[in-house]
Parts: sequence; C-alpha cells; structure tokens
Amino acid sequence: MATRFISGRSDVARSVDKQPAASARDAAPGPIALLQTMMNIRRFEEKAAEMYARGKIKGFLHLYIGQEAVATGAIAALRGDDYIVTHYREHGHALARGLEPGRVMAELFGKSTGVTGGRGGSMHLFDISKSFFGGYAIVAGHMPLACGLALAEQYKGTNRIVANFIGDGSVNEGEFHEALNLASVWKLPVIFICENNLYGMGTAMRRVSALVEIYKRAEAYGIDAEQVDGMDVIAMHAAVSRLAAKVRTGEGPAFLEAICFRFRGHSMADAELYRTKGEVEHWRKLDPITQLSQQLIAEKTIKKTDLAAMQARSDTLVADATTFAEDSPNPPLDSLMRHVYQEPADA
Ligand SMILES: Cc1ncc(C[n+]2csc(CCOP(=O)(O)OP(=O)(O)O)c2C)c(N)n1
Ligand SMILES: [Mg+2]
Repeated sequence: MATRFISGRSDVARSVDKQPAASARDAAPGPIALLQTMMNIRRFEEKAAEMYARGKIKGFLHLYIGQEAVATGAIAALRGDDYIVTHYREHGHALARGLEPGRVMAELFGKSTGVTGGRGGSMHLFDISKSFFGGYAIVAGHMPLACGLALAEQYKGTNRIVANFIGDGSVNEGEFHEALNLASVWKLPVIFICENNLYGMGTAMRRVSALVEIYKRAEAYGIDAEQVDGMDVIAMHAAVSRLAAKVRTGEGPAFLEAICFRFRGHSMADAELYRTKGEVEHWRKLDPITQLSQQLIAEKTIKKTDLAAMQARSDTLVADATTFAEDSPNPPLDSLMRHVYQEPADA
C-alpha cells in the first residue's frame, strides 16, 4: 500500500506511515550492514570535505551528508546488475554500489586511477563493471538516458531494471515530464527515486512548485508513486524492494519520493542564507546514522563497543582510500586530448 506524506514541509514530513520493520529485517542485507555502509559514506565525505579545504580536491564537491539512508537502502534493495543512473550528488550511491573507495577518492583528486581516469571528478563517477552509469551534472538531463537503458533491457527481454535517482530540482524540467510520460506509455522497467531534500541550491521547493507533493506528478502520468521517509534506511530498503520487484515483472515504472535533508550546503561554497539554523538542527536530530545506531542499541542487536568498531572500520577504509588517491599519479599531459573526439582508427 502506498505511503503518503501531506507535503514536503519538514514539520509534517515525519508523519510517514512506516513500512513494518520486520519485513525489511527479513531481507538481506541486514541493518548492521546498512549501518556500516552509511558510516562509510559519511566518513568518506567528511574526509572529502577536509581534502577540499586543503586544496587537494578542486572544482565542485556536493556532499550527501544527511541523505545516506536513501542511496544505502535503495541500492541494497536492487540486484547488482540493475543499472544506476544518478544525479551529481552521487558519492554515496557509488560507494553503496560497491565502487572501489580508493578509485572514487582518486577521481575527486583528479588522479589517473580515478573511476573516470580523473577527467570527470565529483559529479561524473562511472563504472560500467558495476552497472553504475553516472553521475550527471545536468539536472534531469539523465532521465531520458535512464529510460533509454530501460528500453534496451525491455527490448532484449531481460529482467534487469534501472534505478534513476533525481533531486527535487528536476521536477520542473522538461526532461522530467518527457521521461515519466514515455516510461509510462512504454511500461519501461525503471524506478525513479526522487531525493526531495526540500531545496534545489538555495531555492525552497515550495517557492517554485505549485505542487510540492512530487509523487503526485508521477501519478499524473499513470505511474504508481509513493512517499517514504528518506531518513530511515530500513523504510527505504523496504519500499525499494517492493517497488523493484513490481517493476521487474514488466508492469511498468514506479516512482518513489524520499523525503530527506542535506545537512551541509549545496556545494562547498554556500552561506546557507536560505534556511535557518533551527531547520537544520531539526533535521540533524533525524540523522539516519544516529537513528539506526540508537535503535540497534536499544534492541540490544549491537553494543556501543560494536559501534566503535564499525566506526574504526570506516576510518580505516577512508584513510586507505585517501592514501591511494594521494599516492596516485596525475593523468599524463599528453593524454589531455584523449576522449575529447573519437580516436582515429589507426591511433
Ligand atoms: C539543466 C540545469 N539547470 C540548472 C543547473 C544548475 N544547478 C546545479 S544544481 C541545481 C539544483 C538542483 O537541485 P536538486 O535537483 O534538488 O538537487 P540537490 O542539489 O538538492 O541534491 C541547479 C539548478 C544544472 N546543473 N542543470
Ligand atoms: Mg534538492
């Protein structure tokens, strides 16, 4: 049954009617694995912020801190060969899919060992071997690409599906409507996961959208759509498990609106004048990592010492990834023009 919020406002967003935890608990991976993944992503990004401040990472860096439950829960509910096509705030999605952390950090550093050879940077992570098809900087521009991949799988008769992560900023773009319409008409095997963190850069959703309940837009195209608490990794996992199973049967697309919040600014340079400290504090109390940690301790699933050991694992993973990135070479200068134009056949 669909789960509904009334609006994207932070005070009502918590009224989510959560899926029964037990159904999610029965599915692999368990909550401890989900917690570890979220901790790894959090630590990775804290380190990335530090490296940016030290001038090791240049250009854009959009942190996912606060939203870890969305990618972690969703991607754990997919098959390893299901495609992921995502927006530019995608470090968490890449790590949750199992991209090598050292190669992801090296990409942020612009090193040749990066997942796109140091040419894409933070917004263009890509790894075909993991069915991870980007990392796109153009808001909503990746939605038709996700539909294209889904169409190819439908044509080939596989039961592989596409998970297309988008932000709330996508929903007033033409591609959003074109993609949803065609996905519905052609019954494409794609699940759209909209991370509604209530803001697109410095603009609140309610200031630019006549309809703030994003899932209703998908319903207008005849797509089964629902909302979920994006700060709750168990609820995310349950919702995507259920929707992915449905999409896989060939019934057509699904749409999930995950209500969430980014704790940091839009990018590294953001004075955050568009939101109050109180609003950020409110959401920080809903930190997905703290919530699940406290729940597992209260249930005696883990002890505080286990939590410390898990944190130590994240620290080591990220320290090793950072050393790998620092020690890696820059792309050679004579490779500058590679991948710009098609290479001549005899090159
Ligand atoms: C087509 C297009 N228009 C404008 C921009 C500039 N831009 C970069 S990020 C962004 C906001 C996107 O917000 P949202 O989709 O909610 O993602 P979030 O940053 O909240 O994760 C905009 C407008 C862009 N990248 N692409
Ligand atoms: Mg947003």
